Amino acid sequence: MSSTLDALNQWVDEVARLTQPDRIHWCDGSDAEARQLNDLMVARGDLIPLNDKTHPNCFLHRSSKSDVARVEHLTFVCTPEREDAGPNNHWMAPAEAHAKVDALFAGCMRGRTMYVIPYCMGPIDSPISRCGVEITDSPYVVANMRIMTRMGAPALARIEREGTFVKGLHSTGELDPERRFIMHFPEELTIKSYGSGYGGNALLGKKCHALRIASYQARTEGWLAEHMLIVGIENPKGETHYVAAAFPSACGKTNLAMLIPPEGYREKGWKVWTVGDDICWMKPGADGRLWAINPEAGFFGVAPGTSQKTNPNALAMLGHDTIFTNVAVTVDNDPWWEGLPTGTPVKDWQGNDYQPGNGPAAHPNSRFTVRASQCASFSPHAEDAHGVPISAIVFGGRRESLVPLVFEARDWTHGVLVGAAMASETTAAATGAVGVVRRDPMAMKPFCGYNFADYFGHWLSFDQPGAKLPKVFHVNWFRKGSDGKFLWPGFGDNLRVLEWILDRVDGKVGAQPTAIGNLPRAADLDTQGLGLEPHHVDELLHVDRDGWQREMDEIGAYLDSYGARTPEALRREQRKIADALAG
Ligand code: TSX
Ligand code: MN
Repeated sequence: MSSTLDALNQWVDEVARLTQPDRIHWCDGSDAEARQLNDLMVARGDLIPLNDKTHPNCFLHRSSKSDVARVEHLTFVCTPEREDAGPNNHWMAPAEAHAKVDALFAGCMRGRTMYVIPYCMGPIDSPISRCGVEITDSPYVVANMRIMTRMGAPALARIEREGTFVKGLHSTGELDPERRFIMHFPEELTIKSYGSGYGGNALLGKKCHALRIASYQARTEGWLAEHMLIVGIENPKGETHYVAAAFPSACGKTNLAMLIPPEGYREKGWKVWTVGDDICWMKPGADGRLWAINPEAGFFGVAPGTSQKTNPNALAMLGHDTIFTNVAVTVDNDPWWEGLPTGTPVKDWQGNDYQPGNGPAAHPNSRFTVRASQCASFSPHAEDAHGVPISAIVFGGRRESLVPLVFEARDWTHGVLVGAAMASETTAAATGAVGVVRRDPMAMKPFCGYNFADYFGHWLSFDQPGAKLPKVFHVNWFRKGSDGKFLWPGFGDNLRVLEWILDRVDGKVGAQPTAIGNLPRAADLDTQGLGLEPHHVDELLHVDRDGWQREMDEIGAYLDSYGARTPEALRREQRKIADALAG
């Protein structure tokens, strides 16, 4: 007799009474179940089989055309006190939010099947992992959750053992943007999502659980749930260091997670291992280091821009067993998106005959869903129960000017300020103005499940006696010269910057102390064979005093925007740097 399974059954009954499904299906995660669901979706037109010769077991899903991305304005964190959600979240009182969304759920599954998906975020045997159950009426969600999480019987067994799970209730509803809400109840470990079938709105294990709810849990339990990739860098001696890195959107996070070393580095024996491309859960180990897991089992990546040039590992893994969402197709029924050098789209993402005047063929936020194990660089340690030890934390942003290629934070507190001050220029991929600098602390702006001021405080709290914290860095691959061209080649050559970072961790290379942190001197960075002009390297590694004074003023004002809850240590750090720049 298990009280956890009783509680689960009771919740499933409750939801069934509210939503009135025709059938209830408990997902076991088996291959037979997956085949049966695929057949059903193909019969219903929810999935379109792609070219079986070039893309065996690959399918295309076309979403409703007004349901193509996350919806921040409809995403709420429902804590009892508004202040606990903070100015970084939309807030609604829990009772009001439940009433509002339950009214939408009432009877919404009539004529539909209700799927119960037990899932585990993280390796099934890892103490850092956490389980959840998503109830949904979308077989497409089931198919994606099967790729993105450890789904089915083993997860259910762990839930029974552990006695706790995150409850996620989802319905596609009418896919009406006017009847759509993504509600989080962190104190109840509950998510309710109505009216969207897309990505982060619907695959509740990802952004809703592994970031918003988990960040809240992590604060009370002393760990970190972060919007970070995890990558292992193996040097020619066979030593592997793990780096966790946070970037705002449109900075090439997935590309960095799957980086292929430049030829000269490959010849010397450098290797790069992908642990994760989006989310990182980190916890201090008995040795004082931070140990990290990727809570996900797959990649839900942006398709446009993925090519042999930008990310050969990703392109290669998309040749089989992949779900594509909102991409275009060629005359041969191959998937196609902007950024591929060959192929011609004949049908756009909505299934209409492709006409260049109608905009891009693939939706700019079109996606692939694929098992992580299909990636050639997938780390043999990605499934280690104890996780991987993190040597460096890297924050980044897209900044045409001012921000150097790389700098190192002096200490943990400075590093937390660097993360809290993260900012990036908007690109055409997002809606709104292009080229505007937006603050996005730790790349968590849309994903932190509580007040950012408290979150900064939580980060600072890891600086304890005995802690062996990673060094913190900031990178910017996107500096432009006066000619408007990118100064840094980026992509695989970013390994040169990672090499400096890891040599700093090992105390093997020098740095120039400056007011904003420690920078490589030109000779510290391996730029051999790049053909960079020396004055371009100098520009990439220059600290512009006037510009940084203005930046630090803005950062000060930004910290002030979180009011009295902002940790004093961060304000002190900001003033210290501002004073150093002035002095
Ligand atoms: O992903 C990128 N990375 C990280 C790679 C590991 N991108 C693509 C960003 C869009 C999502 C980059 N774009 C990077 C980068 O490091 N750098 C740039 C800018 C850039 C673009 C083109 C060239 C150089 C720099 N060069 C040529 O096109 C020849
Ligand atoms: Mn993300």
